[in-house]
Amino acid sequence: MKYWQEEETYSLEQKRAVQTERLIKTVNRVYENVPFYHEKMKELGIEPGDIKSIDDLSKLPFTNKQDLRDHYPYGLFAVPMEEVVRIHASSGTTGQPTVVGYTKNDIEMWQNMMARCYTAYGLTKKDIIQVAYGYGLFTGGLGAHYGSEYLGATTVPISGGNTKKQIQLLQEFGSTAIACTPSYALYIGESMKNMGIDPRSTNLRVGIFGAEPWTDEMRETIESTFGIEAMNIYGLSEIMGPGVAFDCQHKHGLHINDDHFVPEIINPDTTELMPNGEEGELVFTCITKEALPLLRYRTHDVTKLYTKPCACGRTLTRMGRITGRSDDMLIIRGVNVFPSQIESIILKVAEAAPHYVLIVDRINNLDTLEVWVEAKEGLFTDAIKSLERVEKHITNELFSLLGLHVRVRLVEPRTIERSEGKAKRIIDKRQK
Ligand code: ADP
Ligand code: K
Ligand code: ZN
Repeated sequence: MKYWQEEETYSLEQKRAVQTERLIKTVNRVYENVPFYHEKMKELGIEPGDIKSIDDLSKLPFTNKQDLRDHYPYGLFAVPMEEVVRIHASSGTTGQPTVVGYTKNDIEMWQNMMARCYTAYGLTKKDIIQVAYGYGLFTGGLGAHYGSEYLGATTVPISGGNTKKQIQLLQEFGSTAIACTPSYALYIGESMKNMGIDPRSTNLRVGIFGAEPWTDEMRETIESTFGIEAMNIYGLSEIMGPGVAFDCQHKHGLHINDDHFVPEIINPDTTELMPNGEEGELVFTCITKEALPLLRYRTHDVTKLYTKPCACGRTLTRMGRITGRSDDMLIIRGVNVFPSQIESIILKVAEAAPHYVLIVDRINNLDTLEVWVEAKEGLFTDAIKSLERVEKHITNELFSLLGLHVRVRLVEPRTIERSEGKAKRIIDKRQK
Protein backbone atom coordinates (compact mmCIF):
# COMPACT_ATOMS: atom_id res chain seq x y z
CA MET A 1 0.00 0.00 0.00
CA LYS A 2 1.39 3.39 -1.01
CA TYR A 3 -0.88 5.76 0.88
CA TRP A 4 -3.17 5.28 3.84
CA GLN A 5 -5.84 7.74 2.67
CA GLU A 6 -6.93 9.13 -0.65
CA GLU A 7 -6.84 12.67 0.77
CA GLU A 8 -3.04 12.52 0.75
CA THR A 9 -3.09 12.83 -3.04
CA TYR A 10 -5.95 15.28 -3.54
CA SER A 11 -5.45 17.77 -6.35
CA LEU A 12 -4.73 21.29 -5.19
CA GLU A 13 -8.28 22.38 -6.06
CA GLN A 14 -9.79 19.48 -4.16
CA LYS A 15 -7.65 20.24 -1.16
CA ARG A 16 -8.48 23.93 -1.17
CA ALA A 17 -12.18 23.11 -1.31
CA VAL A 18 -11.86 20.75 1.65
CA GLN A 19 -9.78 23.26 3.60
CA THR A 20 -12.25 26.05 2.93
CA GLU A 21 -15.25 24.01 4.01
CA ARG A 22 -13.51 22.82 7.17
CA LEU A 23 -12.12 26.21 8.11
CA ILE A 24 -15.53 27.88 7.86
CA LYS A 25 -17.06 25.19 10.02
CA THR A 26 -14.30 25.51 12.62
CA VAL A 27 -14.48 29.29 12.79
CA ASN A 28 -18.23 29.14 13.38
CA ARG A 29 -17.79 26.54 16.09
CA VAL A 30 -15.12 28.40 18.04
CA TYR A 31 -16.96 31.71 17.68
CA GLU A 32 -19.94 30.12 19.35
CA ASN A 33 -18.27 27.86 21.88
CA VAL A 34 -14.96 29.41 22.91
CA PRO A 35 -15.36 32.82 24.59
CA PHE A 36 -11.63 33.51 24.07
CA TYR A 37 -11.98 33.32 20.27
CA HIS A 38 -15.30 35.17 20.32
CA GLU A 39 -13.62 38.08 22.09
CA LYS A 40 -10.50 37.95 19.92
CA MET A 41 -12.52 38.06 16.72
CA LYS A 42 -14.61 40.92 18.03
CA GLU A 43 -11.44 42.83 18.88
CA LEU A 44 -10.27 42.34 15.31
CA GLY A 45 -13.67 43.40 14.02
CA ILE A 46 -14.39 40.16 12.22
CA GLU A 47 -17.29 37.74 12.22
CA PRO A 48 -17.47 34.14 11.03
CA GLY A 49 -19.14 35.35 7.83
CA ASP A 50 -15.95 37.22 6.88
CA ILE A 51 -14.15 33.91 6.44
CA LYS A 52 -15.21 32.84 2.98
CA SER A 53 -12.26 30.72 1.88
CA ILE A 54 -8.94 29.35 3.05
CA ASP A 55 -7.35 32.56 1.71
CA ASP A 56 -9.01 34.43 4.58
CA LEU A 57 -7.02 32.45 7.13
CA SER A 58 -4.68 35.35 7.86
CA LYS A 59 -7.59 37.50 9.01
CA LEU A 60 -7.96 35.27 12.07
CA PRO A 61 -6.36 35.90 15.45
CA PHE A 62 -3.21 34.09 16.58
CA THR A 63 -3.10 31.74 19.56
CA ASN A 64 -0.05 31.63 21.84
CA LYS A 65 1.09 29.05 24.35
CA GLN A 66 0.38 31.68 27.00
CA ASP A 67 -3.29 31.73 25.97
CA LEU A 68 -3.50 28.03 26.84
CA ARG A 69 -1.87 28.73 30.18
CA ASP A 70 -4.23 31.62 30.89
CA HIS A 71 -7.18 29.30 30.30
CA TYR A 72 -5.71 26.34 32.17
CA PRO A 73 -6.86 23.65 32.14
CA TYR A 74 -9.96 23.41 29.91
CA GLY A 75 -10.84 27.01 29.06
CA LEU A 76 -10.19 26.78 25.32
CA PHE A 77 -12.09 23.54 24.79
CA ALA A 78 -14.86 23.86 22.23
CA VAL A 79 -16.96 20.94 23.48
CA PRO A 80 -18.53 20.05 26.84
CA MET A 81 -16.32 17.83 29.02
CA GLU A 82 -18.65 14.86 28.52
CA GLU A 83 -17.42 14.75 24.90
CA VAL A 84 -13.76 14.71 25.92
CA VAL A 85 -12.36 11.17 26.13
CA ARG A 86 -8.64 11.88 26.59
CA ILE A 87 -6.37 14.49 28.13
CA HIS A 88 -2.69 14.99 27.42
CA ALA A 89 -0.27 17.66 28.59
CA SER A 90 2.81 19.03 26.90
CA SER A 91 6.04 17.97 28.47
CA GLY A 92 6.77 21.53 29.47
CA THR A 93 10.19 21.74 27.81
CA THR A 94 9.96 25.50 28.02
CA GLY A 95 7.87 26.19 31.12
CA GLN A 96 4.49 25.32 32.61
CA PRO A 97 2.68 22.36 31.05
CA THR A 98 -0.39 23.00 28.93
CA VAL A 99 -3.43 20.74 28.82
CA VAL A 100 -5.02 19.44 25.61
CA GLY A 101 -8.14 17.34 25.06
CA TYR A 102 -9.59 14.96 22.45
CA THR A 103 -13.06 13.74 21.53
CA LYS A 104 -13.65 10.25 20.14
CA ASN A 105 -13.49 11.67 16.62
CA ASP A 106 -10.24 13.49 17.45
CA ILE A 107 -8.67 10.20 18.55
CA GLU A 108 -9.87 8.51 15.37
CA MET A 109 -8.41 11.31 13.25
CA TRP A 110 -5.10 11.09 15.15
CA GLN A 111 -4.93 7.34 14.52
CA ASN A 112 -5.45 7.97 10.85
CA MET A 113 -2.69 10.60 10.77
CA MET A 114 -0.30 8.20 12.49
CA ALA A 115 -1.28 5.41 10.08
CA ARG A 116 -0.48 7.79 7.21
CA CYS A 117 3.01 8.21 8.67
CA TYR A 118 3.63 4.52 9.21
CA THR A 119 2.43 3.75 5.69
CA ALA A 120 4.78 6.35 4.25
CA TYR A 121 7.62 4.71 6.18
CA GLY A 122 6.79 1.42 4.45
CA LEU A 123 5.25 -0.18 7.54
CA THR A 124 2.17 -2.44 7.41
CA LYS A 125 0.21 -4.74 9.68
CA LYS A 126 3.00 -7.28 9.20
CA ASP A 127 5.37 -5.12 11.21
CA ILE A 128 6.18 -5.24 14.90
CA ILE A 129 6.44 -1.69 16.23
CA GLN A 130 8.25 -1.13 19.53
CA VAL A 131 6.92 2.08 21.03
CA ALA A 132 9.73 3.52 23.12
CA TYR A 133 8.31 7.03 23.49
CA GLY A 134 7.13 7.75 27.01
CA TYR A 135 3.55 6.69 27.81
CA GLY A 136 1.49 9.02 29.94
CA LEU A 137 0.59 12.67 29.66
CA PHE A 138 3.21 13.09 26.92
CA THR A 139 1.55 12.50 23.53
CA GLY A 140 4.45 10.48 22.09
CA GLY A 141 3.75 7.05 23.55
CA LEU A 142 -0.01 6.79 23.27
CA GLY A 143 -0.04 8.63 19.93
CA ALA A 144 2.38 6.17 18.36
CA HIS A 145 0.62 3.28 20.10
CA TYR A 146 -2.94 3.94 18.92
CA GLY A 147 -1.75 4.64 15.38
CA SER A 148 0.23 1.41 15.30
CA GLU A 149 -2.74 -0.68 16.43
CA TYR A 150 -4.98 1.13 13.96
CA LEU A 151 -2.56 0.24 11.18
CA GLY A 152 -2.86 -3.33 12.39
CA ALA A 153 0.79 -3.67 13.30
CA THR A 154 1.83 -5.69 16.31
CA THR A 155 2.41 -3.05 18.94
CA VAL A 156 4.95 -3.41 21.75
CA PRO A 157 4.10 -0.81 24.44
CA ILE A 158 7.39 -0.75 26.32
CA SER A 159 7.42 3.08 26.80
CA GLY A 160 10.68 5.04 27.24
CA GLY A 161 13.67 4.05 29.34
CA ASN A 162 14.67 0.64 30.64
CA THR A 163 17.33 0.37 27.97
CA LYS A 164 18.43 -3.21 28.69
CA LYS A 165 14.83 -4.37 28.29
CA GLN A 166 14.50 -2.38 25.06
CA ILE A 167 17.48 -4.24 23.69
CA GLN A 168 16.21 -7.60 24.91
CA LEU A 169 12.84 -7.04 23.21
CA LEU A 170 14.50 -5.83 20.01
CA GLN A 171 16.34 -9.13 19.94
CA GLU A 172 13.66 -11.53 21.19
CA PHE A 173 10.41 -10.02 19.91
CA GLY A 174 11.93 -9.28 16.51
CA SER A 175 10.67 -5.69 16.41
CA THR A 176 10.93 -4.36 12.85
CA ALA A 177 10.42 -0.72 13.85
CA ILE A 178 11.13 1.41 16.88
CA ALA A 179 9.54 4.73 17.79
CA CYS A 180 11.58 6.99 20.09
CA THR A 181 13.54 10.23 20.13
CA PRO A 182 16.63 10.22 17.90
CA SER A 183 18.80 10.87 20.96
CA TYR A 184 17.37 7.81 22.67
CA ALA A 185 17.99 5.70 19.56
CA LEU A 186 21.61 6.75 19.71
CA TYR A 187 21.79 5.75 23.35
CA ILE A 188 20.24 2.34 22.65
CA GLY A 189 22.77 1.77 19.87
CA GLU A 190 25.64 2.74 22.12
CA SER A 191 24.38 0.48 24.91
CA MET A 192 24.15 -2.44 22.50
CA LYS A 193 27.75 -1.95 21.47
CA ASN A 194 28.81 -1.76 25.12
CA MET A 195 27.03 -5.07 25.71
CA GLY A 196 28.85 -6.62 22.79
CA ILE A 197 25.72 -6.74 20.60
CA ASP A 198 25.90 -5.57 17.00
CA PRO A 199 23.09 -3.00 16.56
CA ARG A 200 22.81 -4.14 12.94
CA SER A 201 22.04 -7.71 13.96
CA THR A 202 18.33 -7.28 14.83
CA ASN A 203 15.22 -7.35 12.58
CA LEU A 204 14.88 -3.58 12.87
CA ARG A 205 14.21 -1.89 9.49
CA VAL A 206 12.70 1.48 10.38
CA GLY A 207 13.06 4.12 13.07
CA ILE A 208 10.22 6.57 13.78
CA PHE A 209 12.14 9.46 15.23
CA GLY A 210 10.95 12.85 16.40
CA ALA A 211 9.83 14.96 19.37
CA GLU A 212 13.11 16.91 19.29
CA PRO A 213 15.21 18.71 16.68
CA TRP A 214 17.81 16.59 14.89
CA THR A 215 19.93 16.96 11.79
CA ASP A 216 20.52 15.03 8.58
CA GLU A 217 23.97 14.22 9.93
CA MET A 218 22.32 12.61 12.96
CA ARG A 219 20.07 10.68 10.58
CA GLU A 220 23.11 9.26 8.78
CA THR A 221 24.75 8.33 12.08
CA ILE A 222 21.67 6.47 13.31
CA GLU A 223 21.04 4.80 9.97
CA SER A 224 24.54 3.43 9.76
CA THR A 225 24.60 2.40 13.42
CA PHE A 226 21.50 0.20 13.08
CA GLY A 227 21.38 -0.37 9.33
CA ILE A 228 17.84 1.05 9.20
CA GLU A 229 15.83 3.83 7.57
CA ALA A 230 15.55 6.69 10.07
CA MET A 231 12.28 8.51 9.38
CA ASN A 232 11.33 11.88 10.77
CA ILE A 233 8.00 12.49 12.49
CA TYR A 234 6.87 15.88 13.72
CA GLY A 235 4.09 16.98 15.99
CA LEU A 236 3.12 18.97 19.03
CA SER A 237 0.50 18.36 21.66
CA GLU A 238 -1.35 21.64 21.12
CA ILE A 239 -2.12 20.64 17.55
CA MET A 240 -2.53 16.89 18.15
CA GLY A 241 0.71 15.15 19.05
CA PRO A 242 3.01 13.11 16.78
CA GLY A 243 1.77 12.74 13.21
CA VAL A 244 1.29 16.37 12.21
CA ALA A 245 4.00 15.89 9.55
CA PHE A 246 6.14 13.00 8.32
CA ASP A 247 8.92 11.98 5.97
CA CYS A 248 8.08 9.98 2.88
CA GLN A 249 10.63 7.60 1.35
CA HIS A 250 12.27 10.51 -0.48
CA LYS A 251 13.19 12.17 2.84
CA HIS A 252 13.04 15.54 1.23
CA GLY A 253 10.95 17.57 3.63
CA LEU A 254 8.12 16.39 5.85
CA HIS A 255 4.59 16.12 4.46
CA ILE A 256 2.17 18.12 6.58
CA ASN A 257 -1.30 16.65 6.98
CA ASP A 258 -2.64 19.95 5.71
CA ASP A 259 -6.17 18.71 5.10
CA HIS A 260 -6.36 18.81 8.94
CA PHE A 261 -3.68 21.31 10.02
CA VAL A 262 -3.15 24.29 7.77
CA PRO A 263 0.38 25.70 7.99
CA GLU A 264 1.58 29.27 7.61
CA ILE A 265 5.06 30.74 8.03
CA ILE A 266 5.30 34.11 9.73
CA ASN A 267 7.99 36.53 10.68
CA PRO A 268 8.13 35.97 14.45
CA ASP A 269 8.85 39.63 15.16
CA THR A 270 6.19 41.28 13.01
CA THR A 271 3.78 38.28 12.69
CA GLU A 272 3.51 39.06 8.98
CA LEU A 273 3.31 36.20 6.50
CA MET A 274 6.69 35.32 5.00
CA PRO A 275 7.10 35.12 1.23
CA ASN A 276 6.78 31.61 -0.19
CA GLY A 277 9.69 29.33 0.59
CA GLU A 278 11.31 31.56 3.20
CA GLU A 279 12.17 30.47 6.69
CA GLY A 280 10.20 31.67 9.68
CA GLU A 281 7.94 30.57 12.50
CA LEU A 282 5.53 27.77 11.77
CA VAL A 283 1.87 28.44 12.59
CA PHE A 284 -0.96 25.89 12.45
CA THR A 285 -4.73 26.14 12.27
CA CYS A 286 -6.67 23.00 13.20
CA ILE A 287 -9.63 22.62 10.84
CA THR A 288 -11.03 19.26 11.93
CA LYS A 289 -10.36 19.06 15.65
CA GLU A 290 -13.42 19.02 17.89
CA ALA A 291 -12.14 19.39 21.45
CA LEU A 292 -9.35 21.89 20.91
CA PRO A 293 -9.45 23.52 17.48
CA LEU A 294 -6.72 26.12 17.81
CA LEU A 295 -6.60 28.98 15.31
CA ARG A 296 -3.21 30.10 14.01
CA TYR A 297 -1.26 28.51 16.84
CA ARG A 298 2.29 29.84 17.05
CA THR A 299 4.59 26.83 17.40
CA HIS A 300 7.85 28.77 17.85
CA ASP A 301 9.37 26.14 15.56
CA VAL A 302 11.49 27.54 12.76
CA THR A 303 11.26 26.07 9.26
CA LYS A 304 10.13 26.75 5.69
CA LEU A 305 7.48 25.29 3.39
CA TYR A 306 8.01 23.66 0.00
CA THR A 307 5.16 24.00 -2.41
CA LYS A 308 6.57 21.88 -5.26
CA PRO A 309 4.90 18.49 -5.61
CA CYS A 310 6.80 15.50 -4.22
CA ALA A 311 7.90 12.52 -6.28
CA CYS A 312 5.99 10.20 -3.93
CA GLY A 313 2.68 11.47 -5.30
CA ARG A 314 1.43 13.04 -2.09
CA THR A 315 0.18 16.58 -2.52
CA LEU A 316 0.45 17.33 1.19
CA THR A 317 2.59 20.47 1.59
CA ARG A 318 6.14 19.78 2.75
CA MET A 319 8.12 21.56 5.41
CA GLY A 320 11.87 21.52 5.96
CA ARG A 321 13.48 20.03 9.02
CA ILE A 322 12.85 22.15 12.11
CA THR A 323 16.08 24.11 12.45
CA GLY A 324 15.20 24.83 16.05
CA ARG A 325 12.68 26.33 18.36
CA SER A 326 12.83 30.06 18.57
CA ASP A 327 12.94 29.47 22.36
CA ASP A 328 16.15 27.47 21.83
CA MET A 329 17.82 30.06 19.69
CA LEU A 330 20.85 31.44 21.44
CA ILE A 331 21.94 34.95 20.75
CA ILE A 332 25.64 34.99 21.48
CA ARG A 333 27.29 38.38 21.06
CA GLY A 334 24.67 39.30 18.49
CA VAL A 335 24.90 36.06 16.51
CA ASN A 336 21.90 33.73 16.30
CA VAL A 337 22.87 30.15 17.05
CA PHE A 338 20.75 27.01 16.95
CA PRO A 339 21.98 23.79 18.57
CA SER A 340 21.26 21.99 15.29
CA GLN A 341 23.91 24.05 13.49
CA ILE A 342 26.47 22.90 16.00
CA GLU A 343 25.25 19.31 15.78
CA SER A 344 25.73 19.25 12.03
CA ILE A 345 29.38 20.27 12.42
CA ILE A 346 30.19 17.92 15.30
CA LEU A 347 28.77 14.89 13.55
CA LYS A 348 31.12 15.41 10.62
CA VAL A 349 34.21 15.23 12.83
CA ALA A 350 35.62 11.71 12.82
CA GLU A 351 37.19 11.94 16.29
CA ALA A 352 34.04 13.29 17.96
CA ALA A 353 31.21 11.13 19.31
CA PRO A 354 27.63 12.30 18.60
CA HIS A 355 27.14 13.47 22.19
CA TYR A 356 27.34 17.13 22.99
CA VAL A 357 25.99 19.87 25.21
CA LEU A 358 26.08 23.65 24.92
CA ILE A 359 26.95 25.68 27.99
CA VAL A 360 25.80 29.26 27.95
CA ASP A 361 26.96 31.75 30.51
CA ARG A 362 27.33 35.46 30.99
CA ILE A 363 30.80 36.64 31.89
CA ASN A 364 31.52 40.36 32.30
CA ASN A 365 28.15 41.15 30.73
CA LEU A 366 29.02 39.16 27.63
CA ASP A 367 27.19 35.99 26.67
CA THR A 368 29.56 33.10 26.19
CA LEU A 369 29.06 29.73 24.58
CA GLU A 370 31.07 26.61 25.26
CA VAL A 371 30.58 23.42 23.32
CA TRP A 372 31.34 20.20 25.16
CA VAL A 373 31.77 17.24 22.86
CA GLU A 374 32.68 13.70 23.75
CA ALA A 375 35.81 12.28 22.19
CA LYS A 376 35.46 8.90 20.54
CA GLU A 377 36.71 5.96 22.62
CA GLY A 378 40.48 5.64 22.43
CA LEU A 379 41.26 9.24 21.69
CA PHE A 380 42.09 10.07 25.29
CA THR A 381 44.89 7.55 25.41
CA ASP A 382 46.55 9.50 22.62
CA ALA A 383 48.77 12.46 23.21
CA ILE A 384 47.17 15.68 24.46
CA LYS A 385 48.27 17.13 21.14
CA SER A 386 45.65 15.26 19.17
CA LEU A 387 42.89 16.41 21.55
CA GLU A 388 43.95 19.98 21.03
CA ARG A 389 44.08 19.48 17.30
CA VAL A 390 40.50 18.17 17.24
CA GLU A 391 39.25 20.98 19.48
CA LYS A 392 40.91 23.51 17.23
CA HIS A 393 39.44 21.90 14.14
CA ILE A 394 35.88 22.07 15.55
CA THR A 395 36.45 25.66 16.71
CA ASN A 396 37.50 26.63 13.19
CA GLU A 397 34.57 24.84 11.56
CA LEU A 398 32.16 26.60 13.93
CA PHE A 399 33.82 29.90 13.23
CA SER A 400 33.42 29.56 9.50
CA LEU A 401 29.75 28.59 9.90
CA LEU A 402 28.71 31.08 12.55
CA GLY A 403 31.36 33.79 12.44
CA LEU A 404 31.63 33.30 16.15
CA HIS A 405 34.50 32.16 18.29
CA VAL A 406 33.21 29.32 20.44
CA ARG A 407 35.22 27.51 23.05
CA VAL A 408 35.23 23.78 22.33
CA ARG A 409 36.08 21.20 24.98
CA LEU A 410 36.59 17.60 24.09
CA VAL A 411 35.48 15.61 27.11
CA GLU A 412 36.02 11.97 28.00
CA PRO A 413 33.77 9.28 26.52
CA ARG A 414 30.49 8.60 28.36
CA THR A 415 30.61 11.77 30.46
CA ILE A 416 27.76 13.69 28.82
CA GLU A 417 24.35 12.71 30.13
CA ARG A 418 22.37 10.38 27.84
CA SER A 419 18.69 10.92 27.15
CA GLU A 420 15.79 8.48 27.22
CA GLY A 421 13.39 11.12 25.92
CA LYS A 422 13.91 14.65 24.67
CA ALA A 423 17.61 15.49 24.92
CA LYS A 424 18.64 18.57 26.86
CA ARG A 425 21.21 20.25 24.65
CA ILE A 426 21.59 23.56 26.43
CA ILE A 427 22.76 24.29 29.95
CA ASP A 428 22.06 27.94 30.60
CA LYS A 429 23.98 29.33 33.55
CA ARG A 430 22.88 32.91 33.00
CA GLN A 431 20.70 34.39 35.71
CA LYS A 432 17.18 34.89 34.46
P1 ADP B 1 6.88 20.62 24.67
O1 ADP B 1 6.57 21.93 24.01
O2 ADP B 1 6.66 20.66 26.12
O3 ADP B 1 8.19 20.02 24.26
P2 ADP B 1 5.53 18.67 22.97
O4 ADP B 1 5.82 17.34 23.54
O5 ADP B 1 4.21 18.90 22.41
O6 ADP B 1 5.73 19.69 24.13
O7 ADP B 1 6.67 18.96 21.91
C1 ADP B 1 6.45 19.56 20.67
C2 ADP B 1 7.71 20.18 20.16
O8 ADP B 1 8.73 19.20 19.96
C3 ADP B 1 7.55 20.82 18.81
O9 ADP B 1 6.98 22.09 18.89
C4 ADP B 1 9.00 20.85 18.32
O10 ADP B 1 9.70 21.93 18.89
C5 ADP B 1 9.56 19.56 18.88
N1 ADP B 1 9.53 18.51 17.85
C6 ADP B 1 8.64 17.52 17.73
N2 ADP B 1 8.94 16.72 16.67
C7 ADP B 1 10.04 17.24 16.10
C8 ADP B 1 10.86 16.89 14.96
N3 ADP B 1 10.61 15.82 14.22
N4 ADP B 1 11.90 17.69 14.68
C9 ADP B 1 12.16 18.77 15.42
N5 ADP B 1 11.47 19.15 16.50
C10 ADP B 1 10.41 18.39 16.84
K1 K C 1 -0.65 -7.56 13.23
ZN1 ZN D 1 6.81 12.67 -0.60
